Amino acid sequence: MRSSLGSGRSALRAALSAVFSASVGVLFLQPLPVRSLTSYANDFVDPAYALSKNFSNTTIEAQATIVQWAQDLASQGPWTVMNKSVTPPSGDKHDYMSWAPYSWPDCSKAGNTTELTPEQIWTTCPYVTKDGQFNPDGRLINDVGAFGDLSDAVLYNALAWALDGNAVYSSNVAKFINTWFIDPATMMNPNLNYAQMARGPNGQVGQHTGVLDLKCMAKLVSGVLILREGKAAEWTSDIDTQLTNWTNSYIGWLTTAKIALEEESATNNHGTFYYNQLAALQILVGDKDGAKQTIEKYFTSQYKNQIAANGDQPLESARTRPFHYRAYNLAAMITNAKLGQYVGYDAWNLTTSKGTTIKSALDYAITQPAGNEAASELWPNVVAVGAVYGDEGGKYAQWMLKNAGTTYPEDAQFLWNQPFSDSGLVKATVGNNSKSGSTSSNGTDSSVGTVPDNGAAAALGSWTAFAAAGVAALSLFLS
Ligand SMILES: *[C@@H]1O[C@H](CO)[C@@H](O)[C@H](O)[C@H]1NC(C)=O
Ligand SMILES: *[C@@H]1O[C@H](CO)[C@@H](O)[C@H](O)[C@H]1NC(C)=O
Ligand SMILES: *[C@@H]1O[C@H](CO)[C@@H](O)[C@H](O)[C@H]1NC(C)=O
Ligand SMILES: *[C@@H]1O[C@H](CO)[C@@H](O)[C@H](O)[C@H]1NC(C)=O
Ligand SMILES: *[C@@H]1O[C@H](CO)[C@@H](O)[C@H](O)[C@H]1NC(C)=O
Ligand SMILES: *[C@@H]1O[C@H](CO)[C@@H](O)[C@H](O)[C@H]1NC(C)=O
Ligand SMILES: *[C@@H]1O[C@H](CO)[C@@H](O)[C@H](O)[C@H]1NC(C)=O
Ligand SMILES: CC(=O)N[C@H]1CO[C@H](CO)[C@@H](O)[C@@H]1O
Repeated sequence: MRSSLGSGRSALRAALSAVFSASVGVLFLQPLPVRSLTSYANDFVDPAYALSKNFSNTTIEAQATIVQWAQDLASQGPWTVMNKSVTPPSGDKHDYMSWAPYSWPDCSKAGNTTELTPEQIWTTCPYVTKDGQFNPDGRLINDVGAFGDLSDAVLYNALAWALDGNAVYSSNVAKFINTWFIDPATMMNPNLNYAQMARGPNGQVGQHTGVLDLKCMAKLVSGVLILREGKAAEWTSDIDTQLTNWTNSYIGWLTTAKIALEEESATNNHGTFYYNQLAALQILVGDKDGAKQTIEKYFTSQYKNQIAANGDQPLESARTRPFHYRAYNLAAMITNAKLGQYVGYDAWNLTTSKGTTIKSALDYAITQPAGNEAASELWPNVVAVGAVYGDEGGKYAQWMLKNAGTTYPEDAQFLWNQPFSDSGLVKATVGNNSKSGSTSSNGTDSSVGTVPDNGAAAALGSWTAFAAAGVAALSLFLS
């Protein structure tokens, strides 16, 4: 099974479609595994854990999910800032660009006498902010979505490589990194001067909120570290050197540009995510001391005022979508603590000025109703906190069972947020008709296990899941 996906993806796809439409393969007509991508707000995976393969056997379904997401995402790449159809004010498409997401034009006083073209609207109408209301025309320029997909693709392809050693996955990572950061024809310039750009007559410049667009550098760095430390042959010293060079330039921008420094001092999730990004990149370039200082700075500044005595996060609860923002900032706090742990700075028990911890914030968040917001945003946080602080009385596992349902051990993050109970849901026999889609049971009955490359069945399932993938990601970019 291992190398069945090694080459000729489209040929495989065609072959599988033929099998499917001819109804020859009853096996494939069983309920197909459909796990559409959930793009977590952010995360950091310790490469040593991923490479150890010392996984609980209850993570086999999460492993299968990771392989599937790696394949789904890879089929969409590579990604580049050159793909956008609008050119930034600099005239250079290599500059990253996005528009402020909650910004809407007010053309009522623009003095227009005829219908305005989109370009005229963007430059002549004043824009007003409507918090939480996403202006859909923002996606005409989708550098932010492209980077989000890139960071997930790098993370899951690196993890899939760690799981089964298939060079297809490590080659994917090398190709995607090369396209976004290195190839002179397609590379992104190392700045965010036009991120979450304001529009209108006084706009045309980036804003500090746009620094958030690249927060998922923490995921991307996790993937790169896995290949680097795992000595993947496809991760060459040349690409490593060039990515490090790019990152050093970008860290220069991130630590000196006016809007970057404004973002660093943001009191809410924007500040929290800034530290995710900077610390991860410092780790990437080998500056562990710098990363440690960065994480320490967060936990001795913003963090101090982010969690109230009752565990609420007042700066997030005050927003239009409080459930989302609480989960969002929690993900960023957890990522900072994981990065801290990686560089030898234990932040899990550090208290805020109100004596509260990350666990307090989670314990409050799980008591709050999601209303019409996406409840799933909180799930990775619950599992992460349960894994780190322990799950006394099984409270968190029971919460997951009640709120996330019986498929929660299939979620990718269940692999790296361990130990966490599977509530007995993962069955030792992973058969041909299982909900996990794994078709081999080799290794599943030992106390440690890695997923077999689930090959054809999962590949076919991934095409059906493909259309749904990506949609889930939308709300995660907003803040
Ligand atoms: C493997 O994981 C188990 C459970 O987390 C741990 O107790 C053990 O020390 C690990 N073994 C190695 C070699 O890392
Ligand atoms: C490139 O842009 C097109 C049109 O906007 C979009 O449909 C496509 O998904 C983009 N490709 C990637 C890889 O981002
Ligand atoms: C501009 O003016 C025209 C005519 O008065 C009007 O129909 C239109 O809605 C205005 N706004 C835009 C964005 O074109
Ligand atoms: C290092 O990165 C900078 C900025 O992206 C670029 O101009 C330069 O050519 C790179 N140098 C090497 C040796 O790759
Ligand atoms: C937090 O502190 C308690 C009590 O000192 C300790 O038992 C626990 O291991 C600490 N947790 C973490 C995650 O450091
Ligand atoms: C995991 O290993 C334990 C102990 O060997 C076994 O009882 C259990 O059935 C296994 N579970 C799975 C899902 O393989
Ligand atoms: C399971 O896989 C291992 C390692 O790939 C192999 O040595 C072993 O023979 C396999 N066992 C079965 C029952 O297929
Ligand atoms: C483990 C498992 O589910 N095995 C099943 C595989 O498919 C055959 C034929 O459908 C079943 O008889 C097995 O029970």
